[in-house]
Amino acid sequence: MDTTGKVIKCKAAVLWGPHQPLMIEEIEVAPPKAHEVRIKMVATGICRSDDHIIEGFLKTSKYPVILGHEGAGIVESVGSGVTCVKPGDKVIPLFLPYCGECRGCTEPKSNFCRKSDIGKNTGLLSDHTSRFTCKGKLIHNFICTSTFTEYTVVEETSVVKIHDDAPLDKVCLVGCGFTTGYGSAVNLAKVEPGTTCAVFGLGGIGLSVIIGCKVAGASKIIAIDTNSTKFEKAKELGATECINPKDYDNPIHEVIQQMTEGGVHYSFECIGNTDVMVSALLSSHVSCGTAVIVGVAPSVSILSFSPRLLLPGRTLKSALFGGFKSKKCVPELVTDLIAGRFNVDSLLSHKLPFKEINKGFDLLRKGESIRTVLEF
Ligand code: CND
Ligand code: ZN
Ligand code: ZN
Repeated sequence: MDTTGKVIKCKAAVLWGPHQPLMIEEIEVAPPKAHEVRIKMVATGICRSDDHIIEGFLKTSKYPVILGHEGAGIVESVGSGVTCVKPGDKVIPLFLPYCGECRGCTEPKSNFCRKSDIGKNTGLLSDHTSRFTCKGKLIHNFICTSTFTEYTVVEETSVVKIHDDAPLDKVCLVGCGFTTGYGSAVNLAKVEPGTTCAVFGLGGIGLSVIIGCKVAGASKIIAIDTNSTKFEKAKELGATECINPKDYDNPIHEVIQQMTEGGVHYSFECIGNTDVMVSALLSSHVSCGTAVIVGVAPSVSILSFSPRLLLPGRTLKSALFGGFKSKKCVPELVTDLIAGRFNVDSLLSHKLPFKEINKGFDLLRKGESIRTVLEF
C-alpha cells in the first residue's frame, strides 16, 4: 500500500518523562513537509547519550520525546524540494546535521552546523513543529533524528544516502558510536604513528577510539575502565595494556605517567565524568600531550582544573561526532566498512527486537553490553 502523503500509524518508544521506562506506543507520523524525508527505520543502536536523557543527567530534551540518534533505514517518501535521497534509498540519519551553508559547515575545521538542536534543545524541527503525535499530544524530536520508532521524519540536512549493499544492522553504528570514537582519534586528535594513547571508558565510543588509534599507528594504547570485563574486547581491537583504577592505590594519572615516561601523547575521555576528564588531562604529557573530551557530562556540571595544567603546552579539545562533517564522512565510512577496511562486529554485542528496547538499556546500565542493536 502506498503511504506517500498519508499519516502513518506505527510503533515507537516514547519517553514521557525522566526516570521512566520507555513505553512502546502507537504513534502517528505525519508526511514529510518540504525539504523533509520520512524514513522506515530498519536498525537502531543504543548509545549512552540516550540513557543520559532517560536518567535526567542531560537536559537536552523536551518531554515527551522519541529518543535514538544512531540508526539506519530506508526512505519511505520525501517532501517537495528534496534531491539528496529518493524513496527506496538506504540512509543514515545524522544527529549532527550538515546544511553546507552556515559558518560551521563552511569552515574546514568545524563540523557544528547551525541547524543542530544540541544546545538549543527545542525538540522540534526547523519550522518549530514535530511530525509525531501520540494520544493527541505532540511528541518531541530528539537531536534532529529520533530513531526509536518504526518511522521517523528528518530534514534533508539530517540524512545521507549510503551504499545499496550496506548491511543496515551493522552500519547503523556509523550513525554515532563508531564514527564518534574513530573520528576522535584519527580526525580530531590526529594520532600519529609511534605515539602513545590512553582511552578512558571502553563502551562503544571508547572501543572505537581504540580502533582509530590502532589504524593511526599508535605504538602504545592504554585502555582504562572500572569494569575489567571490558578488557578482552579492548585487547582484541588493539589495546596494548588494560588497567582498572580500582586495582591501584595511587591516582590513575600517576600510574599512566609512570607507564609512559611522563604521560601519553593523546588521552581520550569516553565516559562523561568530569573527574575522569581531569584525570585524562593529567595523564597527557605536560608539554606535548593532548586530552580529548568525547564523553558528554551532565548538563549542570562544571569542569574545574588549574590553568597551570595547560601553561606548559598541553592541549584540551572536544568535538561532536569525531569532528567529522557528517554528510561527507558517513557514506565514506560505510563504503570502507563494506570493503572490510574496518570491522564493527565486536562493538555489536547484542541484537534485540525493537519492542525489547528497555532490556537493551538494562544491559547497558549493568555494563553487560557494548552496543545493543534493535531490529524493527
Ligand atoms: P558506555 O556506558 O557504553 O561506556 C562507558 C564506559 O565507561 C563503561 O565501560 C564504564 O564501565 C566505564 N566507566 C564508567 N565510569 C568510569 C570511571 N570512573 N573510570 C573508568 N571507566 C569508567 O558509553 P558509550 O560508549 O555509549 O558513550 C560514552 C560517552 O560518550 C557518553 O558520555 C556518551 O554520552 C558520549 C557520547 C558522545 C558523543 C559525541 O558526539 N561526542 C556521541 N555519543 C555519545
Ligand atoms: Zn551517541
Ligand atoms: Zn550548516
